[in-house]
Amino acid sequence: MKAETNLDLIIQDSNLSAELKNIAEKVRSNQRISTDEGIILYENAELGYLGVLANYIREKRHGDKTYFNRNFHIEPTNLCIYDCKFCSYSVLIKEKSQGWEYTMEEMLDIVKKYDNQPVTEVHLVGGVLPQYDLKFYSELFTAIHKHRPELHVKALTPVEYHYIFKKAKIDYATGMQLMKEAGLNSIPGGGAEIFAPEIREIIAKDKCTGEQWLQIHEEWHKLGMRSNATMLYGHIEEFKHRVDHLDQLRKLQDKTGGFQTFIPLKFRNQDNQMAHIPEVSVIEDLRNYAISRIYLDNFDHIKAYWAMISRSTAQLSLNFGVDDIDGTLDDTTKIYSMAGAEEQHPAMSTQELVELIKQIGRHPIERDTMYNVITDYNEYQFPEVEKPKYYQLPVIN
Ligand code: V47
Ligand code: SF4
Repeated sequence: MKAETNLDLIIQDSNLSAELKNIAEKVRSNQRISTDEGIILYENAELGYLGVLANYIREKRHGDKTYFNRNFHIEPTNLCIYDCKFCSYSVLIKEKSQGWEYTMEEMLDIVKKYDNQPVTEVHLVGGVLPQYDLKFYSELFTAIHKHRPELHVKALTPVEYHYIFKKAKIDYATGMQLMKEAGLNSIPGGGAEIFAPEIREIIAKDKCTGEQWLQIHEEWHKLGMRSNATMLYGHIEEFKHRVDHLDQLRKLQDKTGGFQTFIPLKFRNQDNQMAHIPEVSVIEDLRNYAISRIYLDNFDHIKAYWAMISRSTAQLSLNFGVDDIDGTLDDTTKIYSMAGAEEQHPAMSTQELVELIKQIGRHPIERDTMYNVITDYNEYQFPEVEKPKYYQLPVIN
């Protein structure tokens, strides 16, 4: 038979094990892989093989299209009542001198700084503190919309929602309804970490459980709203915990269809209580993106968050199942710079994002949070910026 795609070539490779051949055939015929096959991929599949499978799925869904947005973050505080072992960001309340706590006015001032800029999304998330309660966040979301109605508010995670609803003595369904009425537009993917209780108990004790994280997203989806999902990987978890995490997301997505994007988050080890654990390699990052793309057959998008993974790995990931690299950021987030990410002041202009994507042969699209196309940059030419003139060296005779 004539091989037509790289996937066909892989399937015809006589050196490939029967198990990996079977998985490749499933991908070609659009069939779902099982949890056991997920484990086989993590344990046995080489990067080249995974790249072919994940890229086949990515290109079938999106062609070369690669998404980014214009966004900024607000991190209300880096004080937190919890003590996640991987967190480099939180300063316990008792060490308050190194922390910040923005007031409502200060957060609105951050929003106002972008008044004349074409940003479409504010991503708001930080530590958990008692004074940031249901009333505070409801008023904040309403005030942001009053000031700039079209700005998409992507805010907080089930970690905060669980805490503020419990304090307000309301159930998740009532709480999410109130958040929707206050102006919340979507929920980012954070706080998921690893669902498996035996790992979560060690790295993220006391905050919402994996089950509660999923329940809150489910209530939000029932309101017809969308959210993202993440997985913190590369610390003390085993492959079976990653597959379990992906499987629980896939099951909820089958039920609600409310997830838009999955974002694997690489554990970064600077200045936290797990600093003794070495970070995984870039090869493992790319394998993990690819396996996520293969496993999550009901998720539209896989995102590589460039501020966390570095620009060059984000570029590489576009050949391993990823179709989104997040946004302009404008140096408004500290979570990853404090954890040792390469980008100490994460900010990229639209032109830089477009060039990054084009450099690797993909097709840049600026999207809004719901993946409506704002600008297709494939044919777009940015105005020429005058290049610096070289200093003329004197001629020496
Ligand atoms: O939940 C914290 C993670 C998350 C570290 O939805 C760490 O579009 C690695 O969820 N090493 C918050 N990870 C960030 C997040 C996110 C980011 C970008 C886009 C979206 C989206 C969501 O950051 C936390 C936690 O899992 N995190 N510390 C660390 N040392
Ligand atoms: Fe608090 Fe979030 Fe850090 Fe955990 S990861 S300590 S919940 S800020």
